[in-house]
Amino acid sequence: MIIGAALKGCATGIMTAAVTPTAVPPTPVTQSFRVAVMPVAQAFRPAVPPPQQAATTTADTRPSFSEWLAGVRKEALTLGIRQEIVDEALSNIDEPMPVILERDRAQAETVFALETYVSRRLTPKFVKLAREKYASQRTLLDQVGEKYGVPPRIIAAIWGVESNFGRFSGVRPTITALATLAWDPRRAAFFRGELFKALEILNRGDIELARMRGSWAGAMGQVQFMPSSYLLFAEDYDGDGRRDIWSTPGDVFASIANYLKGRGWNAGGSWGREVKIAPDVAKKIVNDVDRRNGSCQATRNMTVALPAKRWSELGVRALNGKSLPNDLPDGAIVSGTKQHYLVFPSYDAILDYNCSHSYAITVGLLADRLATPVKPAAAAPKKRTARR
Ligand SMILES: [Ca+2]
Repeated sequence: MIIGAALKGCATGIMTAAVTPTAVPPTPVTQSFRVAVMPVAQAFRPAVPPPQQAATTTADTRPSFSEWLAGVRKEALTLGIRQEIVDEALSNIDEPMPVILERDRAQAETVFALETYVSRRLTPKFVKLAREKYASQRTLLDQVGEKYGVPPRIIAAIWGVESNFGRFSGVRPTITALATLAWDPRRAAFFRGELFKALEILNRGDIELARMRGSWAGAMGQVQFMPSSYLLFAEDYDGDGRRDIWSTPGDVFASIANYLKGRGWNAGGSWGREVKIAPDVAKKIVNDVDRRNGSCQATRNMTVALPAKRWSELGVRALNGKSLPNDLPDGAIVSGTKQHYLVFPSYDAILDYNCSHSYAITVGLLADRLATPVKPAAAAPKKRTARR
């Protein structure tokens, strides 16, 4: 399945929405926009788009893996990780895992427009599955949504996009994956930090080593949290004393909701909506409206937020061609090649989960589909072949 995505320079010229797949700390992206093509569980890593880091050592000068690992063990003990946890987690790693390094090197090649990405993700089959899963977990999702002030359908959409509703949450042993990436010079400092945080999770007894699995880049469980996000946001919703993002639905949903809440989701808010922008209006927006600043590329590929009244003056219309309601919250414009979205403050929480407009718009649109009742079979549109 295709999931990382990037936007090319768009035809309207409003802006590009380059997306760096966050599962993997991105290699420098300059003028071209790339996309990673990888399985779901391996693509998105919420919350931790690490800054670019220069390699601090080279392959020629760095210590052997076993010497390096001895240093990690020592440091883990000084950080308060219990001896038996350190022994269990680090004793059986003899060498870096080649497949992890291969995946790390192979990321990011294909480029998709926002629209292409969305249509590839939101296939009729996927949306049907999403509706089934949403219905089957509705009671629990509603309870969690109520507690955290996040719409249940947004929680379900992230669950679906991150792990295909728990079907693919990654099979790689997290400690081994992180040790491999921490030893490799490319993003060593970032992954070393995540490795210690993963050991801390084991130290707390939330999960056994054998079950601590996830993507090749260290994103764990059905929510695809990096260990640092886990420590900040994972929740023990069912109250059994463990924050189980691998197999306890309540913990999974509450952890997603707690993340969004922690990152500024406005209770009662909506992510945004598609709007109509004619090409000349798009050009005017490019010339007259500032882009946002931000630490990730996606936040720089959107406008600043403006009141709906201002967007109306510039010529932005509702999708049906009518004027925008004046009571909308201030919003920013995110553009694909043809489609445009007015996104509200809560959108930032989704973007924070994974800093990619393709990701965040997909989540928003999927959530909208979940809000729409399933059509009777007779009225269902003809099945189309997914574009591949
Ligand atoms: Ca639990």
